[in-house]
Amino acid sequence: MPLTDLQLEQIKHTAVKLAKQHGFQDLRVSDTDTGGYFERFKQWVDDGYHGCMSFLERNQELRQNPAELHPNTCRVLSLRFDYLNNNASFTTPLKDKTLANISRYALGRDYHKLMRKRLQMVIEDLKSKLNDEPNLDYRVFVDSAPVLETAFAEKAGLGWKGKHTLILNKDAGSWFFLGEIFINLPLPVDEPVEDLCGSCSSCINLCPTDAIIDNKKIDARRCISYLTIENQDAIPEELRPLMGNRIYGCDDCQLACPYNRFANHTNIDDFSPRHNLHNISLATLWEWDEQTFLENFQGSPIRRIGYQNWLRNLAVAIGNSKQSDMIEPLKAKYKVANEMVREHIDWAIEQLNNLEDNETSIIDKKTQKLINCVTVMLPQDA
Ligand code: B12
Ligand code: SF4
Ligand code: SF4
Repeated sequence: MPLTDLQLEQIKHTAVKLAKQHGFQDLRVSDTDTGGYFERFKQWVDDGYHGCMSFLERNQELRQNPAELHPNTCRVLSLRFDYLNNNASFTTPLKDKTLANISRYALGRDYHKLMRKRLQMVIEDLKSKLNDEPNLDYRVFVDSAPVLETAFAEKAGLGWKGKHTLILNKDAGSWFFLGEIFINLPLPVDEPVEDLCGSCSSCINLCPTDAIIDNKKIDARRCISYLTIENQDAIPEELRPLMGNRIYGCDDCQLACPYNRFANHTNIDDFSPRHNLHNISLATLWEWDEQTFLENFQGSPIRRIGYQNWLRNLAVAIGNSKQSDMIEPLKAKYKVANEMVREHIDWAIEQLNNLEDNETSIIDKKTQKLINCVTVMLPQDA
């Protein structure tokens, strides 16, 4: 027998309660229509802005239509999972170029497994509350499948898509991951919220590599997150000086955003920094051999990029660090580096041999502005 509107409303209410019990901050519902979003996504890929992320080229029918990805899906539940640790110390690696600047989401445990497990618990608990309803069909997703996650989150009103393309919320900022539950129950849908970016363009102006090329449009090939995580090749030479000491991901567009002053901290221990990664020198990380890299990054998202790309990123950061005493340690890694990394080591050595040429750069000025922004807007995390 089909469920009544009242029953569906009650089920949704229960799902929201269960999501909160399992550590999510919010759960909201949208239909499965990707109209508008999918076409813009497709155009973006066709224009080549995705660089080498070939996974974005594949499975377009599944991405466009959730019911193709999981049969009978008629609703998408979008869930918010905050990750900002109260040990953020954002300005520390911005002020000191000899320290590694690692994106805050990657300092602790990989979020994928952690969130998938919790999403699974939410939906299984819901199923048991529905007396193990045999017709309930569902599947959970975090990040890795062909799902337009930010589109569903925006449609459901978890927040709006900022000019930096991330979802942000007026009461909670943007330091959160998204997860989804595809479901075959026609739960009542939520309304989108108003876009409150207004005339602000702080994220666009303070992006170190000018990767945000238009309102809500990124050229991923210029984004430091892409260059340090997804890119498998050499980092384009003209972008290297702009990357500073950012060796894994980048937080700058979020640090620049005024709405992040309202972001909450998470109390999830798994997101606490490991191995002092929030305050560690480039020199210390450069000393790690492959075995140490693999051991220390067990369960961390950083392990996925592999040792050679890790060295590539570090070499660029060391080249930007103005530490001429790093020339010998740089040379010492030649024997374990592949050809691509050796070229980055050579580049770094050249920078350190020519320090007087690059004293006050535009990027130093942007970083200084960002430090001011963070100090004023996020004093508790500065
Ligand atoms: C590929 C990818 C990346 C790429 C590309 C980033 C991007 N913005 O597309 C790279 C590697 C650069 C990246 C970086 C980061 N990512 Co990422 N990424 C993804 C992934 C896997 C797909 C995103 C995607 O489809 N991009 C393609 C573009 C075309 O899509 P789009 O942003 O929706 O925008 C297009 C259209 O939709 C359109 N558009 C949409 N609405 C509107 C409205 C109007 C009016 C207009 C004009 C246009 C428009 O504009 C664009 C076309 O030009 C998602 C997970 C997922 N499955 O969705 C995570 C995801 C977006 N990433 C996430 C995170 C956390 C990050 C980083 C912060 C990590 C870090 N600290 O380094 C950075 C942030 C960089 C940034 N500013 O985006 C989170 C974001 C959470 C949130 N709060 O929104 C996600 C959702 C992962 C997750 N499950 O939590 N990421
Ligand atoms: S993550 Fe960094 S490089 Fe990428 S768009 Fe944001 S500020 Fe720019
Ligand atoms: S920094 Fe300004 S423009 Fe960018 S997302 Fe935040 S509010 Fe919007």
